[in-house]
Amino acid sequence: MFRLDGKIALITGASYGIGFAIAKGMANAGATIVFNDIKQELVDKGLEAYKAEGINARGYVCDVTDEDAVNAMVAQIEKEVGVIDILVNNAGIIKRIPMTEMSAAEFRQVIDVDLNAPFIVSKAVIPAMIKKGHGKIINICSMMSELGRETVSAYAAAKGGLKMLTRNICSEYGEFNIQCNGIGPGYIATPQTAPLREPQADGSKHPFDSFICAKTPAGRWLEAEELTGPAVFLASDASNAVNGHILYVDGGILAYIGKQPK
Ligand code: NAP
Ligand code: GCO
Repeated sequence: MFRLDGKIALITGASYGIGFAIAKGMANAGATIVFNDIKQELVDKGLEAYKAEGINARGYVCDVTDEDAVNAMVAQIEKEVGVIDILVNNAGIIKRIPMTEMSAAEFRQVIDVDLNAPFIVSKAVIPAMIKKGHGKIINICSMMSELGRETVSAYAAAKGGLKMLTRNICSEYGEFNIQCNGIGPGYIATPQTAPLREPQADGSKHPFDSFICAKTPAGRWLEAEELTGPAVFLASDASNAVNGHILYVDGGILAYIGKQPK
């Protein structure tokens, strides 16, 4: 029941990072992988990376915030590959700016990619899932779906909204055998968090690096590959009775007050 053979999975923003790791895991479980990224050179880089893993993925250039482009991409995928069985809304950005210094345009840009786009892409794939009689949607949420912190107001608002969008898709389309769940990763070592891990000029650890290690029971950053098991579970028949759930893959951050400083 954990296999994905015969299933077509679209993972957005999956040339690298968490999306790439999830796509690799789903491919190893038997899924056919299609992905998109915003630039041709990124799609080409992603195709090379998938090929190096022995995965015959298909890549499409598409800005997930552009509804017409998303609808055209989904139609092209359905024509060239087949109906999408599994959607992972992974593409996302973050802007770390103190709220009072953030422009409304910057706030809107984060909301557009991290919340509006999952709405747009989900809306594009649901009708064919209904016709097919099943579907799986996995929204990549965040610790910021539950917690705030300085400088990430737009991102937290988007990821909190994505949690509720997840629950609403569950509520509205569960009767059509569509399960919509979220994965809430903890702190993962990817390009998105690289600025938070850069060593200081004197070679010491970035303060945020030390902070996150103290807030994670295992005392370390997590790896993108540690999300693949939960993602395959939520994409498979093993989770057909799981709906509207946010599965936090955070190493226990949300359960932990934090390690006492020595
Ligand atoms: P990442 O390394 O920045 O990768 C994000 C991917 O999304 C990139 O390929 C990016 O392409 C693509 N993308 C951005 N805007 C797009 C758009 N408008 N249309 C299409 N593709 C777009 O991020 P990540 O760390 O892998 O994170 C992936 C997801 O996990 C995000 O939703 C993030 O919020 C979430 N997340 C990350 C962490 C973490 O600790 N890393 C934890 C929790 C949740 P470009 O390179 O062209 O921008
Ligand atoms: C930040 C980080 C986090 C992670 C992730 C945690 O600046 O706090 O980027 O937001 O990306 O969302 O779950």
